[in-house]
Amino acid sequence: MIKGCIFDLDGVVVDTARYHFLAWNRLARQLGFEFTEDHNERLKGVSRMASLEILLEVGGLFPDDSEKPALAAQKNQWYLQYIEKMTPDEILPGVAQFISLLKSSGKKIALGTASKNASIILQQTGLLTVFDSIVDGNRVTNAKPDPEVFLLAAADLNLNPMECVVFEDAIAGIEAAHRGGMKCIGVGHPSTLLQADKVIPGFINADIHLIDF
Ligand code: B16
Ligand code: MG
Repeated sequence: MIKGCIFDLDGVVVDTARYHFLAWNRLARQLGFEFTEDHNERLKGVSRMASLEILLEVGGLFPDDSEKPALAAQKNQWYLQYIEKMTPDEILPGVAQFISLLKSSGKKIALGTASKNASIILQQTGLLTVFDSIVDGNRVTNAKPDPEVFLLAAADLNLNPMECVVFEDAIAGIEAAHRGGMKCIGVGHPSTLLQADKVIPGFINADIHLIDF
């Protein structure tokens, strides 16, 4: 039986992908090329430095490794300007209600995200006290699809991985959940999230039986 639910942040609880896109796009334009929303799809669930590598590949640029931290820091500075203005209205529809439903059914709730900016986003959206465990990019060494982020969350909840289900919008996140021995519910399009055990378009009217396996 599922006793714990682990939520990815970006694309599952909030839609920060558009802010990542605005900031990456600005960096690309500064570097002299265009970075499109299609390109941005490749960055979902991917760590900041790995995202930079993808962006540079799209632009056909191969700067020295020593120049990369400053580029990532510049992007993050622009991204922070967006997320520091976020409000609770930006929580994706139905998520807060579904988490309340899970909690009233006795389930434990964790956050498992690659983002190093999760605490600002949770603070701005009023979600900081909702989770029994928060595992973000500052606590993990290995990025998704490595299962470290979700295994840490399960350990925080004192649960076995097989007692947990992960909610994810990214292919790398689904792989991470499975490599950690957990079920995974994809949030998005079935055509993209083929590997997920179930796929939902979002959380509006999500039922407790969703986590029956
Ligand atoms: P940051 P998630 C991920 O969050 C995003 O999907 C990904 O686009 C981003 O590059 C990554 O966090 C790192 O974010 O630059 O804020 O540390 O989907 O794992 O919640
Ligand atoms: Mg995500």
